[in-house]
Amino acid sequence: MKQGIIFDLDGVLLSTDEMHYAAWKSVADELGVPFDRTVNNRLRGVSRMESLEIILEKSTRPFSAAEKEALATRKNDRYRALLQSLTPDAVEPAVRETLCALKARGFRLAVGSSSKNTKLILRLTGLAPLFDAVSDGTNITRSKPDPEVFLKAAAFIGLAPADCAVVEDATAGIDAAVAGGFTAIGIGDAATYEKTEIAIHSLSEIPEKI
Ligand code: B16
Ligand code: MG
Repeated sequence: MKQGIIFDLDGVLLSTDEMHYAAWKSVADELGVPFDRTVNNRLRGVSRMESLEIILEKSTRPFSAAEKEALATRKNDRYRALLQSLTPDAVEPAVRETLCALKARGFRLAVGSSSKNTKLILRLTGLAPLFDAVSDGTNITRSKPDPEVFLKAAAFIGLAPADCAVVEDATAGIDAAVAGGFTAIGIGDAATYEKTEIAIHSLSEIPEKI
């Protein structure tokens, strides 16, 4: 029986997909680099700099490391401006209810996200008090599919990976969960991924016994 559950943020607790898309799209348009929702889908769960590398695959010219840093900062500034419109309404009631119910059943809850904006998003949506710990892009050196973000989350709540499940929407996140020795619960696109151990379509479907 698991004692802890680690939740990915974007695509699991809420979706800021459209904000990521709008911010990257404006940067790509300024560069004249083609960027659409198909490319955007490849950025899910991927770190900011790796996302930029994927977008620049379609560029006809190379970019220096300094230029890439500036582009990533430009995107993040626009993304954070869009995030300011987030309110608790961005979180589906069923998500909040499920988190409260799991907490009441005694599970320790953590967030495991690649995003360096995790704490801002948790604060704006009012989700922060529901979690015992947050592991995010600010405390890792290797991004998913490396398990570091989830291993740190488990350590923050004082549990071994074998005692925790991870809920993820991205295949890179499921790979990270499996590599770290966690039980992998997949939602959204990850529900049909071959490495997903438990497939769900809504957080309320997290089984009673995991
Ligand atoms: P930031 P997750 C991920 O969040 C997003 O899915 C991904 O699209 C984004 O590039 C990444 O965070 C980094 O975000 O630029 O805010 O640091 O799914 O791991 O919660
Ligand atoms: Mg995600």
